[in-house]
Amino acid sequence: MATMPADRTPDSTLALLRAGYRFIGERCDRYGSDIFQTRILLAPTICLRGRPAAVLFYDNERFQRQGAMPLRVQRTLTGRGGVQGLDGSEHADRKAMLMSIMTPTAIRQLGQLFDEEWRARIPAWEAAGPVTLYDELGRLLTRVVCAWAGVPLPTSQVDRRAVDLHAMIGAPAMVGPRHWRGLLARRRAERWIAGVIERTRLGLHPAPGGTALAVIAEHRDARGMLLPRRIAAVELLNVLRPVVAVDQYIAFAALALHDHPAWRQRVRGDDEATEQFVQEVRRYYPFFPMAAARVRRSFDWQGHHFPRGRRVLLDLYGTNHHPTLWPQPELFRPERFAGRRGDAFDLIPQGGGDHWAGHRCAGEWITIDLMKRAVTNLTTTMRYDVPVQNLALDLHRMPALPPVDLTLANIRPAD
Ligand code: HEM
Ligand code: MYR
Repeated sequence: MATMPADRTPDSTLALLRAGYRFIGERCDRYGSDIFQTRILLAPTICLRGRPAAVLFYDNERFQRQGAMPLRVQRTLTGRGGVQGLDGSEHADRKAMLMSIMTPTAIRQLGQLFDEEWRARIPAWEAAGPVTLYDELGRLLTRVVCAWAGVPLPTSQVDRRAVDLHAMIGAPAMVGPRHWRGLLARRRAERWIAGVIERTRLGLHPAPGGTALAVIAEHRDARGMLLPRRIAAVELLNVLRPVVAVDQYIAFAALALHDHPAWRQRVRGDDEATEQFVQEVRRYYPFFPMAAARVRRSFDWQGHHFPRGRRVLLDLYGTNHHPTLWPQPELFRPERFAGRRGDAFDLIPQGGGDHWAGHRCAGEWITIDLMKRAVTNLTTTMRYDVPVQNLALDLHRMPALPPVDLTLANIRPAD
């Protein structure tokens, strides 16, 4: 049996929270190995990166999700009892429910609402002076996703719901006030959405067929049972929250347009170039750092032993920056996607493998569609200036800065 390189420190949780996106990659580089062992939350943990590791990690026979996600992530970002922590037939049933919402027609409807709202906001941004893109898009996407999902949202509530959805995304890897805000935000959001589910089931609030609200409120599991109200709320929030999270990727796209002005011209009216640009934004910028699973039953892989129950982390960011998969990974080069024949395990910012059979992100197509529309809006629908500001990426923070602070000024409609 090969010896797995191992961190010598008794626990690396703080080092992980401090190092952020480069935690696994730095150690892999240091050990000359895409696998090593460390201790996170006081428990031995195997860290992996790279395409072969992704193929392994998405093998349901070898890994399970039950008990894999740290409690601090569940209490803020994902909630408890949702699809992320399920395995086997329970996962298949819940995932099929979520994937049934993601039809091409529904994705287009969401995108059209997004475009309409974006265009409608331009005069207000023009009047407002400098705006923080992340905050503006957070509110805009909150309104859009609720309308699309069938969730009633009075105008007076938009701001605080957007703040709570952002707080849940910002909290899992933080300590102190940012984490506490995420805990409170999740409690408030679950209460809000559980109420919406209840009223829908009682017929007090009609949910149009096919909307996320209707699908989740009416879903019956294999035994013919409705989902408990709280679980239904967790799943509906699994649609609302991450659609709002796309604002972070859009802010990254705006940053990339600023740093690579030649691409502003290239993407205009060119769907293929826009797609390449968006894929490179998803590859290059840090967002979801790693996925977590537990060994279902012991096995050996590449001469290394994986004991039953061991927590395993797959470095999503590090795989997207792996030098054997991506020549010059630290360069932003959308043209690398021209004619590229990728597969389900190389570009994995939203997880790898199959959307239905595994835990790959249910909203990947929505994310790509909204990002493409945003790039078109940023390059053809409006004009703006980027005032001098600190735009350096901070990979130590998860999620990373500065997209949350990126400010646009002098916004005006394109001529
Ligand atoms: C799962 C990333 C947007 C819904 C995931 C996973 C990642 C991810 C890394 C976990 C993969 C794994 O555990 O192996 C992202 C990023 C997004 C995004 C970076 C950009 C904003 C969305 C959107 C939706 C969505 C727009 C819904 C409309 C989900 C759901 C799961 C998931 C339901 C759980 C899937 C499962 O456990 O089977 N996402 N996501 N995500 N995502 Fe996303
Ligand atoms: C979503 O809302 O589900 C999509 C975007 C969330 C990004 C969160 C980034 C920081 C997460 C750290 C979690 C570590 C998981 C092991």
